[in-house]
Amino acid sequence: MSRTFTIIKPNAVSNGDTGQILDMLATAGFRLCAMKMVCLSRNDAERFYAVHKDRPFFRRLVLFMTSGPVVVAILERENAVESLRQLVGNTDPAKAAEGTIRRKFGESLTRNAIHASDSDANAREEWSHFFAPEEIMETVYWLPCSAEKIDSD
Ligand code: 3AN
Repeated sequence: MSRTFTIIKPNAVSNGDTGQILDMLATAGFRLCAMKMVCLSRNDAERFYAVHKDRPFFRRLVLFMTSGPVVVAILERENAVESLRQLVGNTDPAKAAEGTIRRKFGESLTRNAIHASDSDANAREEWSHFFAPEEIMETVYWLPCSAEKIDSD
């Protein structure tokens, strides 16, 4: 098992697509280790996307990412980073394969519905912007036996 980090972006949240995206993630075998809805400040977005600060689209990206609430989450699965990148699809929704999240919910290169980390190291660095260690759940504790124990009380 490994982990990755995702952001459901403002266009997907405001279009009401959060539930359907979470459903696609669950169907693909991802478990949630942490999740919250937040509004990024300009400073948050500039720090998160600092690697892109000299790119021509940086200002647009920061404006978009601060335009409304986003849902940030840590996901767990085998080969999590690569599997999520595949499910998310090409950066440009018009070029994303059928069945990918960006193909279904992306509207443009900027408004492309979802972020997915591109390496294990970047995933850890990215989720540390949003989650303290105690907010990250160990999915190994999701054992059916704990529910049986409660039911038998
Ligand atoms: P990806 O999210 O597919 O890994 P990156 O890391 O190259 O793509 O770019 C980060 C984000 O910057 C993208 N998700 C997208 O929202 C935005 N972006 C990338 N390239 C462009 C572009 N040419 N025009 C506008 N926005 C872009």
